[in-house]
Amino acid sequence: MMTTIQNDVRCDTFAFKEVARDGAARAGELTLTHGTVQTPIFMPVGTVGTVKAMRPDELVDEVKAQIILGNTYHLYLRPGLEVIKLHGGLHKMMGWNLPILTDSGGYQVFSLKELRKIREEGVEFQDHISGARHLFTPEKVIEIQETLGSDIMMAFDECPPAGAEERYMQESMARTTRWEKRCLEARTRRDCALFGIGQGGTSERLRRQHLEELGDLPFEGMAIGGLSVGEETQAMYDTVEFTTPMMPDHKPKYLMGVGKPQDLVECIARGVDMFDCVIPTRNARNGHCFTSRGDVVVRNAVHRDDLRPLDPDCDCYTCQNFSRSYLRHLLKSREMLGPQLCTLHNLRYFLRLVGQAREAILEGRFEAFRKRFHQLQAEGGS
Ligand code: PRF
Ligand code: ZN
Repeated sequence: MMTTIQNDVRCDTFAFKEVARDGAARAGELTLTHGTVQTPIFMPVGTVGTVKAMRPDELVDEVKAQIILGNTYHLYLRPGLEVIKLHGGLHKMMGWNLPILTDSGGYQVFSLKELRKIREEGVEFQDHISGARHLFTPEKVIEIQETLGSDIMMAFDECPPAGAEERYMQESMARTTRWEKRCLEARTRRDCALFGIGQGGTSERLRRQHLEELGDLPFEGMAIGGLSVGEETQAMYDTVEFTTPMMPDHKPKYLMGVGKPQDLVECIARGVDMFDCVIPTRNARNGHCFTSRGDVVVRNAVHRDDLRPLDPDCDCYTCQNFSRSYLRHLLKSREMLGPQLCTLHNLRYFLRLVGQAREAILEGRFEAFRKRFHQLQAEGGS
């Protein structure tokens, strides 16, 4: 395979070290420009430059988040690069001085469906705010992410829909490979890492083919894209299981857009190091909470007189101070504190879960941890 990248710019603040392994699960240490991240890790999503309902100090002190995610597409449209530059980058603008990973915009642009046109050069689209026309190219999304000052930039890819035909998949993956090589050629900053993204749906053959094209390229990490797009959960787990061994072990392995607590545990078991998902934040705002004993829909009438905390095993501010009954009241009254307290709990639960998985891996008892997790989940939250 041709791996002729002319550009010799690499990220020299980046390091990744596997510190323990237990089965396929691993614990690692990921060093980035704004700090070190203990893996496996979950990254809260801050699409428009804020993790909805959370202050950065709460994310650090209470949630114990180590890295968050931002979106090229949304930030480019609003407030725009000039405003972000004026602040001196995304970190300074949002008052967050730990690492940030930014998604390239590929995934967001592809979900615009009717409003976009794919060409070899890039993707032309009409934005969802003003309806203005834009062109995203690999060069453009690297320029944007370097302007934001991301610790980890994502390559520009196409995420094909679940069940796309073989011919379309082949065309799309070949184009994504060319786009990703153009991303490597376009980078200029030595303090921004760049991760490649493998596609291929749920096909073992296509996953292998795409990773053979991408695996030797000088990306600092590799992601599994194209999952959690409507396929069955078991198909997603199977795909992760046969895909992680195809990825280089000396680089972090990031599963994009996944998932629920069960998915995190099952995919850590299959060798994934990094996750992001809107589920804990989005669900929290509707009163859907995740706990060590399963899901609790705190908005439901069964919690009207329920003086118990959301999760008896949780160390978060919400669980230390408030009842399910009060949380339900806040949500039903549309008080801002309701979504805030539920988001704080859900994110803390996700961060504690990956932290506990890491401890288990370090102590060689991951299988016992996984089994106990599923047992407790089955008990049911309400
Ligand atoms: N590509 C990019 N971002 C993503 C995905 C992808 O395939 C997914 C897949 N569910 C989530 N976010 N660039
Ligand atoms: Zn809690």
